Amino acid sequence: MSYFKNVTNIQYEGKESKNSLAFKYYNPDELINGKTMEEHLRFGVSYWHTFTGDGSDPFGASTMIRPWDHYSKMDLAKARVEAAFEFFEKLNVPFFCFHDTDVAPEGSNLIETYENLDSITAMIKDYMKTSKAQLLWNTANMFTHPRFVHGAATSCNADVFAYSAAKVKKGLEIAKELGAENYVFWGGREGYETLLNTNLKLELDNLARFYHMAVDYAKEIGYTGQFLIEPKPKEPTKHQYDFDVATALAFLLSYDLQDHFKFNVEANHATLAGHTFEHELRMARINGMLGSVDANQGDTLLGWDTDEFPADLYSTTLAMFEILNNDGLGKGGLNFDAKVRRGSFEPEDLFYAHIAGMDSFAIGLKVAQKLIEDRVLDDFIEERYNSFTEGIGRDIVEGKADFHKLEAYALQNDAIQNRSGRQELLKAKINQYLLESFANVRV
Ligand code: XLS
Ligand code: CA
Ligand code: CA
Repeated sequence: MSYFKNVTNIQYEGKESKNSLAFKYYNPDELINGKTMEEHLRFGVSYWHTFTGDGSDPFGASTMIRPWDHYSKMDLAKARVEAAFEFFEKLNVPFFCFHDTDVAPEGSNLIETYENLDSITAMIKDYMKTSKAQLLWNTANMFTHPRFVHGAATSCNADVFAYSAAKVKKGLEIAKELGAENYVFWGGREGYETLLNTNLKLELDNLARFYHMAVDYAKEIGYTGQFLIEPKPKEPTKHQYDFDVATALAFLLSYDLQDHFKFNVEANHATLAGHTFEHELRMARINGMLGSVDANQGDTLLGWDTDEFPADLYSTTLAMFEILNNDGLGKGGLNFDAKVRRGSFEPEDLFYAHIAGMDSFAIGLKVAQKLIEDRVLDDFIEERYNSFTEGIGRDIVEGKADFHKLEAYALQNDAIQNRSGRQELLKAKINQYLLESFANVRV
């Protein structure tokens, strides 16, 4: 049984290829600085957008035509697993990600939900035995069902806290069973709408208690995957607690959780927080907390999470610059948390979209590697801060200065001279690298 009959295995054909169902730049076996592209990029497909997303929006019904549409309940869930593995294999991706509710329908009670999950988990495990595609991460959906109206681990209702714990407990068992490289926490309902009805301190304390219990349970069952927090400032909640990397890091440090977590940085969440993608990656990286990436892009004209497939080469280049400087993503990967537009409703669009994203990151990888090799930004930055490598600057960084010494120095040196930051020059250089790396591309 084939769900994508019109599509054969997607191959690398190179930049001259006119085949829309081929990679032009993503060549999984190509070596870049000692590692293959596949090892550098660790692409993942997200189950929710690709196999359960239906194209509905607040104004309109579903539009997606999917070859598994005629099934329902557990038959639908099983058909999706079959379709998913056909898709992973045809696209030749090494990873996938899912929420519990993406893979199995909720039953009429928790026991039934567990049963559904167990049977689909067994089926996925079976497919994983013969497939290259492995589980990058799984997570629990604690935002769709009405019980999570006031949050999950930060709900005002202790029964919801307990229910959420049961879901994550099961999620960790599934992570162990399927050998998930990571387990993700994204708190879409962990936040508040108004302080008028909110005990902010108790909610944050409870969130930390919840995370500590998760850490303890993983240890108890011997699950050794990396825990990831995925920051997002808002949507669906007005103010979400894991606002951005810096906020979530402060939370982890306050509650002594920093050794157990890293971050899953999503491009569109970065821009919603008023940052660039590369800012969030850099913040995580310099703190040793860059775990994984949700690869997508937002729309500068829209104020919500549009989860578009990444195609902006400037952004993929700067993202790969951070990832290479992080010495890769370790257990993490580049998960396409991205959905085809509502108007791109044919099954083939799922392939076109992933090919576009994979080629865009392959280009970003190559350009970033060249920028690093040629020390284009590093030399400039090194030079820009060279006042801290000698004299008073060196005393500052070596802890040999105090306000008395600095005042004495300033009194003698008040004719300060600054140098240009040369932003425009640097942007032009990046453009040059972007264009030159692919100089003979047909335009
Ligand atoms: C939503 C989030 C979500 C997480 C996983 O905005 O991106 O999909 O990645 O729960
Ligand atoms: Ca995400
Ligand atoms: Ca998102």
